[in-house]
Amino acid sequence: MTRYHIKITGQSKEAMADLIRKYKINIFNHGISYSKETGYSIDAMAVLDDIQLLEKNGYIVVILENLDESGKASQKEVGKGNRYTQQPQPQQKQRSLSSPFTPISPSASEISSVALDNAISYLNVEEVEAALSVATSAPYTAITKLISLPESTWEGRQCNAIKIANGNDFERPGVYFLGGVHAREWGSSDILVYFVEQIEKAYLENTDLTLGAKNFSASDIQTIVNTLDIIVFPQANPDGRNYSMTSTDAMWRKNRRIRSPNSSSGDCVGVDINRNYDFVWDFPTCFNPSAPVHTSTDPCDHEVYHGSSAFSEPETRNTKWIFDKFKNIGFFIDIHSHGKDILYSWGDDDDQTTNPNMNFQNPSYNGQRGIIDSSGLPGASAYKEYIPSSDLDVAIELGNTMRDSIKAVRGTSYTVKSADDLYPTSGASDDYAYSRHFKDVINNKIFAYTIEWGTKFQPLYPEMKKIIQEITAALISFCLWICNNPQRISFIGEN
Ligand code: 0X9
Ligand code: ZN
Repeated sequence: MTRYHIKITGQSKEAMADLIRKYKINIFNHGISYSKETGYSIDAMAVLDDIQLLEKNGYIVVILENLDESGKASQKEVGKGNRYTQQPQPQQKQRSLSSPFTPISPSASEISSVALDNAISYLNVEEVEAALSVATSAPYTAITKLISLPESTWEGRQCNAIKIANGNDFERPGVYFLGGVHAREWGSSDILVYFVEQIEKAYLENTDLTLGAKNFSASDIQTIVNTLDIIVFPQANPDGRNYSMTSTDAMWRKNRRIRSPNSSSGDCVGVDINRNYDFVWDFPTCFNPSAPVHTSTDPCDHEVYHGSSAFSEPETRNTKWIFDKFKNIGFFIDIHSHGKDILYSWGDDDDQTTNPNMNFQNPSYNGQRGIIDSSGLPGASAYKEYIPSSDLDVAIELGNTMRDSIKAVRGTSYTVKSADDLYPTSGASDDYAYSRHFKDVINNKIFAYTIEWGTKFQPLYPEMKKIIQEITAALISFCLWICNNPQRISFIGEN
């Protein structure tokens, strides 16, 4: 079924909430815009049946793009073969070296000749894994470690993360960057591979790192690698990425869980990994029945099926395993697309700093969550999620630091806001990360973010390269802030 990128206009906030509540439309993370003349508008993805139903019910729908067509065009921009294992032919040398992804076992001086400006295509699934093995081989072995994750995916793929650190003191703060969760958001894995390659190269050569108009000094990079444990897991959902890059459904989002044809859900495929974490996962119990919560109990939902239980999916268990294993993690960013947003906690409801008892663990608030203030819906303000005010200050300050860094690269404006701002969610990674400390104080407190880069899931690669630079700058500034503000972090070291 062909999917379209559409703009939907409705007359009231109720009508906009109905898009999720009643019509199960997949809203893009852009925020609602309002004009006196036309009313409320939002971007979304839908099939023709949805569009007809919306029009019948008084919405105005404008088709902006046929996503199957644009997906086919995007798939031409996926790398062929494996640029990490192929030795370049003399006539290809220029092209191979000029991608952001370097040939196997390069010397540090070879790496310095890599120019992102000449890169030509997205990394395919094998290349992301190969990039991690190159990144943990000579000449980087002293500062890196390949982390093999325990669970194979539904299609039998083995996943890896890496740790970058120079030193192993007990007191090192841990930072965890995750990417590739949603299959169609291809650039997230590329961003994290690029981040790894650039940090490693600049550290080893003791050079500055320049991203567009933003410069980090050699000493900034030395400080980061000498101070922090950086864990990078760039490809959490390789099956989904492969499917999106090679099938007729480039807009695939979930993993590739396959059910037996005899199960009640037939042969519907896939779970949304970012609805499968153990944070108010059981949304029919936890949320207000009229909350426009963006998740689903329907195994055939193309977008946001939350799975048969929290952590039912191997991909989600892999990302959790990293939190459990590296107990010094105090900061987490899940890289997604799109919307040009930097989202901080919480994502189930608005934040409040005054009533610690009003929180996700308190069953007396079941049935009340998920009506956000700006929704204008009845029940707004009845529930808000507790965040200590000192945490909220850190969350916003660190978010603003990333926003400013992105802007410095080429002037792009990102918005820092709380994760529930567009739609409330259950079972998302950022909320799970931040909630761990509240569930059990033995767990380190983890400041958690979702970055929604860009304005398209699969921008043409020349544009993607610029976004890669912007988000890499944000991640480096994030790390630097942590290095420079030890007094702001309450911290449990690694054991
Ligand atoms: O809905 C999501 O999972 C994320 N947006 S996306 O368009 N990439 O799918 C946003 C998640 C933000 N975090 C929470 N709502 N907790
Ligand atoms: Zn996403």
